[in-house]
Amino acid sequence: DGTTYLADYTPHPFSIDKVSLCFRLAPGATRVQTRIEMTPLSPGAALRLDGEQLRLISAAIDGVALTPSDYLITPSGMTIHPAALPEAPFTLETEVEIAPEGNTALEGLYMSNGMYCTQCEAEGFRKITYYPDRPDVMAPFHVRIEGDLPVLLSNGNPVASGPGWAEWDDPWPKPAYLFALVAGDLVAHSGSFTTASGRAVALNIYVRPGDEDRCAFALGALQRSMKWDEEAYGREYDLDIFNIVAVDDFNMGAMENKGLNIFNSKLVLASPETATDTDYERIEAVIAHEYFHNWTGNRITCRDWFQLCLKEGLTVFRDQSFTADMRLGPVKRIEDVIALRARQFREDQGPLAHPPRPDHYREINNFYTATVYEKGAEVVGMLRTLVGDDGYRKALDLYFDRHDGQACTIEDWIAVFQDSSGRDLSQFKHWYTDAGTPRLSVTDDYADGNYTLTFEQHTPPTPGQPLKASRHMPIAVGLLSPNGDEVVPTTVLEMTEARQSFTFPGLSSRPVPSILRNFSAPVVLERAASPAEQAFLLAHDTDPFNRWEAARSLARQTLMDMTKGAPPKAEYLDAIGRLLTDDSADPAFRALILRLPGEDEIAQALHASGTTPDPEAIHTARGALMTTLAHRHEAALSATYEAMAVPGAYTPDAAPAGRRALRLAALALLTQIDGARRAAALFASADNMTESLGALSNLITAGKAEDALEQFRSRWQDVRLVMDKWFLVQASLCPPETAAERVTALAADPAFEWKNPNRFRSLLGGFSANHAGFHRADGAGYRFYGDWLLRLDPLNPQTAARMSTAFETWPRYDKTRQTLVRAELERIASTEGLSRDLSEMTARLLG
Ligand code: BAL
Ligand code: ZN
Repeated sequence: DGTTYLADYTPHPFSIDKVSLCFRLAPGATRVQTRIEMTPLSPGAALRLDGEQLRLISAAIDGVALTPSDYLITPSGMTIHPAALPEAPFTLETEVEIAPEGNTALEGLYMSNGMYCTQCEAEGFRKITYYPDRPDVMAPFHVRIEGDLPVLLSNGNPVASGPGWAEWDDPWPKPAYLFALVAGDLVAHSGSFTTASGRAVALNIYVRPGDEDRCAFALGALQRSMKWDEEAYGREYDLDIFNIVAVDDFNMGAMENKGLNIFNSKLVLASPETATDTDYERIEAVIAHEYFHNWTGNRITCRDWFQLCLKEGLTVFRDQSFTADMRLGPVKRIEDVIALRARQFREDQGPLAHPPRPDHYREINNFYTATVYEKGAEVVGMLRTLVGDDGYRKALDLYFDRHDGQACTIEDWIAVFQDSSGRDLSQFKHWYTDAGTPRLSVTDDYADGNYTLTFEQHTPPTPGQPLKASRHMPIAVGLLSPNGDEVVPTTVLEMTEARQSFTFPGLSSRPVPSILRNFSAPVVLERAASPAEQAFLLAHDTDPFNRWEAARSLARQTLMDMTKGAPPKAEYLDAIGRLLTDDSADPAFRALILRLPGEDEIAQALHASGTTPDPEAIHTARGALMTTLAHRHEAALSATYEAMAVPGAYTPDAAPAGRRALRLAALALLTQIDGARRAAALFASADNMTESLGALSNLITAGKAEDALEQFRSRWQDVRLVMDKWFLVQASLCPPETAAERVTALAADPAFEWKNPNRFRSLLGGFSANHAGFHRADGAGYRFYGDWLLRLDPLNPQTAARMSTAFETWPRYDKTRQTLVRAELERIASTEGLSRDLSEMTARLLG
């Protein structure tokens, strides 16, 4: 049925020694000449080359043309029969024709606003030429580009160029998924970097004319990333030039092609007027992420696509550490855990659950998931906790020494930790091979000065994995005395059994435990702590993560109870009042505590506790709690709102961004009771996008945004990335009762350029984040969403399939909604000509 299995892996029977490509660019008929020098490794083997949507012009071996009887061509590739192949090293030359202009899937060579660009990960290179398109086939590439455009770019170092042509040479062997080509009318924002060993590297950020004044932040982020990787990991850059290109039409966030990173323009372009603080932070993180791939992904790559988290989990872990160092570490950790729970825990609890290293797939593009990326990063973080910071550095040094230039597996990765630390990590490997979020329950006991914590772990079944082995998990614990002093500092307990006790002797009174500090393992902690104990931890814990966690779980429990008619918990309301006026706490940290859990998080928690979530009741309860908080703390909120105004010119640095975050968190509450007076004033006066969009969001929530939306639109109608925000805030924040009608109207707006993935994601992704609107009881939201997936699928299956994850939570809800979603999924699944991408997703979603 087209499924690929990890167990079926076999090495490629030919080594590829050198690749030369020549492109003659033309929108409707680009010619690609390919010359591959190869050596047979397995006598008698046929040569299988991947290739899709290619028109073969010619093929020759060692200069002798092949005849049609020498090979077989199918829609997925070309097989050259063994009889036509020499036994000694030989050269294969092919020429094919492709049509970048008609490529709407944005995979392979395509066009965006008149510019040629490529996206080859995971399997796009096969749409460019016949080639063994698999990551374990690595080779040096030489590229010649001919085209009547001013900028012609490929991987590696520039060799020579003239009017209408350029040649590039990449000396580092790489898999085809890292190939890139860009050609267009572009301008560069340039800079440089000198590596630790004194190598001068030219840096360029290429953008469309008119965008060059929004590149400075990205360039600085690149320079900071290069320096950080030298200091934190001892990794230097290895070419003379590093180019980044911003593209408007892009399926992913960005791509780490060797020496030529291609970015979604939303992750490059920033100015204070057009980008929010969150955009700036994200740009810095993704620039770092793609740069860090140069070592963790490119120099050491994956043997096959099942190993995707080898490069992605590690590289996310690296970019998270970088951001923590550049900004506020504890705040970054909390943001990462919020995102992990919102995306990965959600994935793990539904029909799409899969391990960080899956063992089968139909379409690999469907596995660029929160589990592979973010859970993959958590697993690396646990390894570091288990072996310690020095042990981690030793393991990474060994990884780079041992595997540079290779295509590796998770087994290779675990082996470097075992070999460098002397520890047995065979049980730990379950984190890579098993799906599901473990649940960790805990009881405690105090007697004769001994305090004992007893943990039990249990992982619920996931598709195809009914029974789960116990995980090896690091549980970081600290103990506080009843007066708030820390009596046992952070200690890492290693749990390996299903049930296990740990005793702390010599305590003069029963302590209050702070468990899973810094979120030391990606598990659901089930602990029946009283509201009083949570308020105590919020006030006294030395671990910032667990201070926040105490407030979060108080807020979550309060909201869950409110959906069942209970009043807000006094402990929560009082604790928020104390924190608001606690000037010793960082504003960014206070902002995180002031923001309530989102509606999907509340639904997730209700479902986990055995209650069917009611989207309308959740929406009502959340609004009611915001109103209660606003009334109760109006004076303190108002004072905070005024005090957090940032004087002077905008900078995206962490400190002023934290103040703005707290100011906007206070505003969100005040808007509930001030008739949106402050939001309207801020919208009128804001000189930066963070506050402008924050104010606009509040006006939408308050139902008073119509004028502001018109003003915003007329000011920004020519700035694509800002218009994406205009769609996003309306879809995500408009009143849920009429959200389906609102997004239907927005979809009919001439500015809804739905073939552009960013615009599509803004409207559809925004709508699915409008929890009660998307899950409206009459199914109008599901129908709207399904219609658009079906419309996008024939053009861009990758993005359509990824967006289908909006449906992954359907088993949580009531029978009526379940029936409506199933009907929608079945309608999609039975559509004739559905892509492999979306048909795999609907089949998995239906279970
Ligand atoms: N490799 C695909 C984009 C990224 O994770 O960097
Ligand atoms: Zn990546």
